[in-house]
Amino acid sequence: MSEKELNANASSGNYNAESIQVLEGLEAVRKRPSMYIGDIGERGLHHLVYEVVDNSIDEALAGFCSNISVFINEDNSITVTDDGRGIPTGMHEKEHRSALEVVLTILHAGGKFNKGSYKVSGGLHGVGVSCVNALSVYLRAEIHREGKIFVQEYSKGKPTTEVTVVGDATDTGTTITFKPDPEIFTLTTVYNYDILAARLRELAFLNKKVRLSITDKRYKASDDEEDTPKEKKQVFYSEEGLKEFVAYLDGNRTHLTESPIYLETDKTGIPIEIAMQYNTEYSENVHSYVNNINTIEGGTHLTGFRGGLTSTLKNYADKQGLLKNVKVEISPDDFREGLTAVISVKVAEPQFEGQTKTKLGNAEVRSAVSKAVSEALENYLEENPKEARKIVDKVILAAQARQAARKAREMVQRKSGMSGVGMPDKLADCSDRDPAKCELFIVEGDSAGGTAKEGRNRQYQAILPLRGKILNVEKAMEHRVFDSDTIRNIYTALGVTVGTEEDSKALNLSKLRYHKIIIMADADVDGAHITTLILTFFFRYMIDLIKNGYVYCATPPLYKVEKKSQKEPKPHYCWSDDEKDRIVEELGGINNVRIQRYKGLGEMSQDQLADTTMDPQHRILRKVYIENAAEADRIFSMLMGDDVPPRREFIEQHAKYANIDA
Ligand code: 0RA
Repeated sequence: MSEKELNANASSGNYNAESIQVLEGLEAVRKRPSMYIGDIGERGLHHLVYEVVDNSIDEALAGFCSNISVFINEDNSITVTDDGRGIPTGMHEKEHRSALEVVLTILHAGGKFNKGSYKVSGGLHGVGVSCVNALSVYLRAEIHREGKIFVQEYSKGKPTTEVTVVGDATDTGTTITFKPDPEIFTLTTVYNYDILAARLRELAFLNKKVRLSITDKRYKASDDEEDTPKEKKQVFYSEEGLKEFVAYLDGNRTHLTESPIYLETDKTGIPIEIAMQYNTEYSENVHSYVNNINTIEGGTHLTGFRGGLTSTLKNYADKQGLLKNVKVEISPDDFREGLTAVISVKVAEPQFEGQTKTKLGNAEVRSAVSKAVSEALENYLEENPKEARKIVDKVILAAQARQAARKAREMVQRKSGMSGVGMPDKLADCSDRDPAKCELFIVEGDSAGGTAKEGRNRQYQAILPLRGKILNVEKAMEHRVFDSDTIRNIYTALGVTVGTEEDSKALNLSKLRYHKIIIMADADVDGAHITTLILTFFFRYMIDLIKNGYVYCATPPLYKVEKKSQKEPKPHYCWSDDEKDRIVEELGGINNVRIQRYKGLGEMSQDQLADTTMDPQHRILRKVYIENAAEADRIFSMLMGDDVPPRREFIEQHAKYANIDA
């Protein structure tokens, strides 16, 4: 979920009228890569894979492909192979080149071939495989088609060979291998298996009956451990699509009803698939997709869904007389408490709006989705009166709890939003008042908080120490969240006001007092736990902070290494075991150095903490972003839920800290 700060800077290109030149073809892509793939950090790197896979998905949606395999090769190149018809290799009349070369070297050329079938899939930017070609030092296309194997190779978008027949084929399909150009991806060219696997799993749920697999060829089975798997590979396949997606997302939650409510229709000419399921918890987890793209900013399909859900449930409850003795007013939010749902629509000409171009604008989609939901839900409620009753009871409970929450929230509201006035006692504020320049460090514990206060730059760095652990919001009802002193202090310090009648979690970001909110915790299991608790709170209650890129994690060093012989040795700080080993070697080996292992922030002096972790010159900040919202939802519910075994398994697989404490 994080990337280096550098990444953010690299990706926030400023474009104005003067700087736009007419660039030809793929040169434009190499000159301004972030304009085409979003950024040139870890995200952009993975985006290349999605672009290629999306082409294969299109072929699958057209009905010609059922298997797509992704390989991370040993050298961090990627191979994507499918069993579709194969990209045509014949002469392209207008371009006087093979169609294959046209698809791989001309921007946006991919879709033009698919006459009649609209392009339903598409990466976030829908730029196509030519973009991947432009940003790769090497790309090889192998096409099996018409009984032959055709191959063409490229470098930085330019063909280095003709289309060559290298053998006979008995099957059909397309295989693309590419190696991202390190001159473009200066931050990292190393692929993360988990990120790719999560996206392929998501695609499998969104496109049922298509088999997607991922294999990590970098993985070497260890000889000395018997139970290590031979290869690192996962296959994702969903027979029932979104129904299984919702079950997967709610794997660690307790269902309220027997099975998900499910609908699939294209009555209105807009293919719509929806699955939803209520659980016993309090958060709303509705994920929406357009053409396989996660629309994190929502849009007309989401408003249609909400409208249909609210009116249908309300009508049903009224008709059954279930609301007769209910004193509180029921708000639209109440209908979605403890609801997990996935909405997937396919739109021929989607209009994307919003800050990150992930908000659907097409007006016609709203009524189509609303109608589809109403119809399916009405049927479900009529046929399952017992379940219907449980849902309505849950909604009423939510409304009653919300009334209690509103009072608590109004307390927060009154206290926050007035800069300088009524700030928490604990807050050591900075003097600058320009939010763009200001940073808030949220620090675990009073002692580390003290060190941070001494070491900070008072001009623009503020410190908020948290006493004890922050509430686990995953398990708490809303009014308890707003009742918590620690959480109120965070709202007050940040200056944001919460909640409108329509959306209880909407934030007024114009009042935000700091544009960097930095979680600073110990580099151990406890610290990781505290970071997770705070991130859970941000994820569930202040998601806009994350979406806008305001949230960071500080990374304190793990070791200090000093040469023994020197009087005033220069300290070398290390952030990993590898780095420590290298420095030890450089300083003359283990017998010539003193190594201090930092167990917590409290062990550092104010100068050490400032130099290594707070000073923008030297610190490593990891920006928190949501790579995959559905997966983030599932992982938070697992990490913070009641069920221990899946949590333990996850932590054993992922925790970098676990062995450090041993
Ligand atoms: C254009 C036309 C046809 C197939 C494709 C493109 C195609 C592209 C990709 C990219 C990855 N895998 C792909 N598979 C197919 C079909 C032309 C025809 O056979 O009629």
